[in-house]
Amino acid sequence: MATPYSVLGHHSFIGRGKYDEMVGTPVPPEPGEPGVSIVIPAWNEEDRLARTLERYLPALESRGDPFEVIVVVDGVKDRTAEVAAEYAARHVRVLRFPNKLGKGGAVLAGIKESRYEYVGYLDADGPISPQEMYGLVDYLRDVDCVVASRWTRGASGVEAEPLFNRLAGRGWNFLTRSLLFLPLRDTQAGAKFFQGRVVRSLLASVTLTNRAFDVDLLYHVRKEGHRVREVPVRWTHDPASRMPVGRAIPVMFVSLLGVRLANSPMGKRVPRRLVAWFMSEFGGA
Ligand SMILES: Nc1nc2c(ncn2[C@@H]2O[C@H](COP(=O)(O)OP(=O)(O)O)[C@@H](O)[C@H]2O)c(=O)[nH]1
Ligand SMILES: [Mg+2]
Repeated sequence: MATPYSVLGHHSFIGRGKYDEMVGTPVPPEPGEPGVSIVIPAWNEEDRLARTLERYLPALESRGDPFEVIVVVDGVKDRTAEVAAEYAARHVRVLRFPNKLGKGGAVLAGIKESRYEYVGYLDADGPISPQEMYGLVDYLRDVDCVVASRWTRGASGVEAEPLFNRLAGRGWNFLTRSLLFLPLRDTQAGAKFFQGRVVRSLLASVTLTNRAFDVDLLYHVRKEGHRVREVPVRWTHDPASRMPVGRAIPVMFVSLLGVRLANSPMGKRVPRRLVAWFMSEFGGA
C-alpha cells in the first residue's frame, strides 16, 4: 500500500509524517512576518530545480522583500535534496521525507512549515516568471487566495500544451464546476498564493495528497468564505513534463468523487474505512 491516505479523515497524514530539515538551512522567520514563503514540491527534480532556483533567487533577492523557499523532497531517489541544500545560504529550506507523499502531500507539508504572511506553491520547473509570481502575490492585498490560470482571458502560453492535455483539462474543469461548484477556469496550474494564516488554518481539512489536491484545498477556501481571485498568467509548458495525463484520469476522477463524498451529508454515513480503502486502492498518490 502506498501513502496513508484517508479521504474522510479529519486528520490527513500531516503532522504524522517524519522528516529531516537539512543541515545548514536558514533559521525560519517568526510566524506571520511580512514576506513570502514559496513552497516547491520536488520529486526527482535534480535537473529542473537548480535551473528554477538560479532563475528565481536573483529576482527574489533584488526585490528586497523577505522570502523563504521551502523545497519539499520525498521518496528520495536522486540528488534533489542535496541540490536544493546548496542554496541554503540564500533562504532555501529543504524538508526531506523518506516516504512518498504525493504532490499534494508535499505542498501541504511545506505550507505547514511556512512562516511568512503570504504563502504559495510553485512547480519545480518554474512555469511562470518571478515577475508573474509577484504579480500574483500583489493581488493578496485584496483577496485571500490567488489562482494562476492558463484559461482566463489574457493568459498566454509560451509552449502550447498537447491537445490531449487541453481536452482532458476542459473535462476536468467541467467536473470541478459541476461537482464542487468551483467557479474557476483552471484549478490545476502549479502556482497559487494565499494569505498564510488562511491556508495554514485549512490544512487539517484537506485530505487529498495526490495531484488533485488543489481542488480539495480550493473547495475549503471557498467553503470558509475566503475571497478567491483567478489571474491569467503567461505559462510555459515544459515539453519534458512527466505528468501522465492519460493514466492520471481515473485517479483524478476518483479523487474528485472522494472530495465530493467527504463533504456531503452522505459522507458521514459511509463507513470511513471503506472509503479509505477505496482511495488507497484506486486513488493512489
Ligand atoms: N515532493 C513531491 N513532488 C511531486 C510529486 N509528484 C509531483 N511533484 C512535483 O509537482 C510538480 C508538478 O509535477 P507534475 O505535474 O507531476 O509533472 P511535470 O509536468 O513534469 O512538472 C513538480 O514540481 C513535481 O516535482 C510527489 O510525489 N512528491
Ligand atoms: Mg508541469
